[in-house]
Amino acid sequence: MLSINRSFIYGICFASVTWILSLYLYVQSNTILTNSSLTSLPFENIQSNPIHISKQDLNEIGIIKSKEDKWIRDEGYKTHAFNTLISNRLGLYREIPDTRNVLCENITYPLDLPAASIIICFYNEHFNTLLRTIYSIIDKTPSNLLHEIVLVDDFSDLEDLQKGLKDHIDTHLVDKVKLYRTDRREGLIRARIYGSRRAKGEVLIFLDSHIEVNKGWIEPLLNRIHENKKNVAVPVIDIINADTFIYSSSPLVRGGFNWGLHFKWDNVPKGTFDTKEDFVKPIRSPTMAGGLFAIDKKYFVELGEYDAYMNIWGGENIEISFRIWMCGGHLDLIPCSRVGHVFRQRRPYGDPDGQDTMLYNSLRVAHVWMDDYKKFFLESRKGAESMNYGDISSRITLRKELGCKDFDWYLKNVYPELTLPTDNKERLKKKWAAVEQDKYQPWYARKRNYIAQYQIKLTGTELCMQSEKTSPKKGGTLVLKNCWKNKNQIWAETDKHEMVLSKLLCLQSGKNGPVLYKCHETGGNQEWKYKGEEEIPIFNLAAGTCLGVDKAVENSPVLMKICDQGHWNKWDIVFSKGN
Ligand code: LR7
Ligand code: MN
Repeated sequence: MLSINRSFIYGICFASVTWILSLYLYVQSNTILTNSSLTSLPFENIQSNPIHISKQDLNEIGIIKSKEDKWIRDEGYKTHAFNTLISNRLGLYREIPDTRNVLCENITYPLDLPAASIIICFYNEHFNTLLRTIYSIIDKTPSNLLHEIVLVDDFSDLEDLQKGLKDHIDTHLVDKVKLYRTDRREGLIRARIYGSRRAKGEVLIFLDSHIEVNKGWIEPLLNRIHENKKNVAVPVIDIINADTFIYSSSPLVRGGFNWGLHFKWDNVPKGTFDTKEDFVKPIRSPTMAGGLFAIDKKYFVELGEYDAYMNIWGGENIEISFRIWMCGGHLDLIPCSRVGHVFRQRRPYGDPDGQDTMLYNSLRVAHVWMDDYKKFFLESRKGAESMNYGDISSRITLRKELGCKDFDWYLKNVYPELTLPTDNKERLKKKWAAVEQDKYQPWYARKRNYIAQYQIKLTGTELCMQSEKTSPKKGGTLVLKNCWKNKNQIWAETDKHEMVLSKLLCLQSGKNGPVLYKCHETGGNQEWKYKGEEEIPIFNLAAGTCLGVDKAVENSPVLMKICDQGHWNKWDIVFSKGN
């Protein structure tokens, strides 16, 4: 349960930002709906043209069958940085696996839990993905606990989104969903403040606009706040793969940060999971990732909402985390509450004025909250010391009025595991010994499970796929060679449908063709599917395309091809006996 590539999540939370805005896709006409979901839909009549697909077909949901499919997918990546072809085909509602610990099912909650306003701000979100966010909430939240969903359109400029969304809400969702639009691009921090001030529920729950909530997600969050108004509760953020939309479970890790003030995931301290029950109890967290949390509305206001002078994106999550802890609140991860989030490799937008808003916002955090420790942040960034960070006087006043504790207290009491850049090696060792948590299985320690071993032969030929170089390296390409029992032609398939060459490197779909790469264990571009043994296409889940060649001759490069077209994209799997 605990095996996941954490550095991957870390990486994708803070991948560098390049951004392109391009035209919005017309998407609604070919939405696909799963059979099973039809029975439980509260909104059956809105699918204009549902195509029914079975569970097995879900594996093939990303297949590119035409130029139009490819166009939708490519434009979607440019505008949204995720696979919109798959998101469209999934439709407005789908089943997802219940990723909770089994013990969660037996927990009962008081009948008088407060109701929540759910606040979702968005800027140029993909229409279908946003609607699925909303429908998953409506489907999985008891209606007495859902006061309303407050949508704040942060001045999106995709026109179809604006009109399409308004029409859709007016026709189908008018009871539960309120749609607002800001008068200019505010950024997610001010957009959330804007939404929260219009919300009427007793509790506020902030969510990103590309999420799906899971079974029983809201009760444990509300209960935590019901126990104490100063508790702030964060769900476990499950992973929706941006390339495949496969939903998978995340391990129980808590929020931390580094001296660059970047959020990171940390193992929980030793001793947190001593008994079975500990896996379902709230876990103290020094920080939150930012996108998903529940807080009492009055408390949010008392605590000073957000810093309204922060721009667009970044840093507000660290700021509110410090503020919660230092000013008398409590922040916990709630293992029984699960919400999936689309983790993408890059942010598809930036600041309209080109500001590095993460840096600007973080400077504000450092100068208001970190006392003398701010020097470590300032030293971590060249030129940060002399950079402008606006007027912080109102936030300093807030800190005084709330009578908050100092940053030294926070570090010693909430996040003692954080090492200082000045810590010497001996101290570090001791610290790590105390922090390391044996029960956590790091992702890289996972033993690979091989389920088969074979050569991959082009149908109708004696040519097999092999690495171009005799000693394959990262980034190495693949070519056809006469079939012979050479280690560079032997593929070992894992239980995660990776194809591993010489039990070393994984076959990964690339822009131009498949390449060999370090196995990253998170599926997607390293996840391959085929049905049967002979004359079959071999399909990559993330790419939506299949292995193929232009010419059936030796040394012909292996490429990624549209699955239905051309002659040379059928293969025979030739199994080796024994492993
Ligand atoms: O100008 C903007 N206006 C907006 O309304 C920019 C963004 N937004 C919306 C956007 O459409 C989305 O719904 O704000 C939401 C968050 O933006 P993302 O999804 O681009 O951010 P992210 O998921 O990359 O970033 C994480 O860190 C941010 C720091 O400012 C926010 O706190 C995000 O909410 C947060 N997301 C999560 O915590 C989900 C888990 C990711 C991790 C780790
Ligand atoms: Mn997000």
